[in-house]
Amino acid sequence: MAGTDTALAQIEHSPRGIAKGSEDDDMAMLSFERKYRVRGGTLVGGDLFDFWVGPFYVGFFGVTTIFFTVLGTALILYGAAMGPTWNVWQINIAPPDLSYGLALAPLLEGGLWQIITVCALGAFVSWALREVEISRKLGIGLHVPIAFGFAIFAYFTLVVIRPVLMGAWGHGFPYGIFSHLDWVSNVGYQYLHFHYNPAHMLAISFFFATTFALSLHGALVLSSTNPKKGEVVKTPEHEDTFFRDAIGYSVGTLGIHRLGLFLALAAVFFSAVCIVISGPFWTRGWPEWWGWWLNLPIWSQWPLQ
Ligand code: UQ2
Repeated sequence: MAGTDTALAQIEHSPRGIAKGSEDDDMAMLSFERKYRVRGGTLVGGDLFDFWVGPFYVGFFGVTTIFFTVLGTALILYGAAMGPTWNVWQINIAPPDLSYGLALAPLLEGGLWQIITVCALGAFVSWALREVEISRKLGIGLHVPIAFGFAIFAYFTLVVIRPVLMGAWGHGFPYGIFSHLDWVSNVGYQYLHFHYNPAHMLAISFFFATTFALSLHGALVLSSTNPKKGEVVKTPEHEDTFFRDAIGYSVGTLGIHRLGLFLALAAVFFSAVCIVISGPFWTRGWPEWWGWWLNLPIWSQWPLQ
């Protein structure tokens, strides 16, 4: 953290105070972003990639993000060129046949999918680490990269963890707009009625709660900041009071953001759980899983024989 502390000290104790924009700061916001353009906080590469291109921080992981993105995109285009159509809806890069198991497949028989998957993970993880470097520069928490990490984890679960647990890369989902929709539908029906999956139920409930919390929060903030003409903008006290009057409780202005992050991450987490248990830990229909409940001896003993 030494680099970050130095960077922070530069911000907090800048003799210039808040840096003024100069004439050539015609790029949006650069005039007041200048003071945040501090050295250090890098995880890899020291000062070598510690610079900006226009508004964008580069860093070692900016370079690796570009590398994996360009290579992955080129391979998708190559796969499309080798395929039967340029109809964007129908282009499909399929994983290997199940018969390949966990082996490497020939390029046009799932090998492209395998390399593209590596590129996607490389790009996603690079992006997350670039977010870490930026957070360290600013001396802020790592909430953003950690939150993004949950999304990466969900994708990793779909294309690596579950296929590995089931013994074949062919269990990954195909890269294509309609083809991945077909995959979701087919895998869902394979378990008869996916909505009976308890982790799926939890995930959906968390997604709903997330939209509920954001709609409450968005509406509440806008209501406070849009008073009648001629009146001053209202305070967080007003926001608290609204909910205390309405439901006897306010989670608070910081609390609502903690709650929002928790709800969103829980939704993503249980989404990953609901698919990773389908196959590796439960192979029958999900409605049947509820047999444990019906078989509880409290009522399963009646009518007594
Ligand atoms: C709140 C508060 C905010 C908010 C919101 C609430 C002042 C600006 C939306 C109200 C939220 C509550 C009571 C939690 C609801 C629970 C779930 C699971 C959706 O109190 O503090 O700050 O934006």
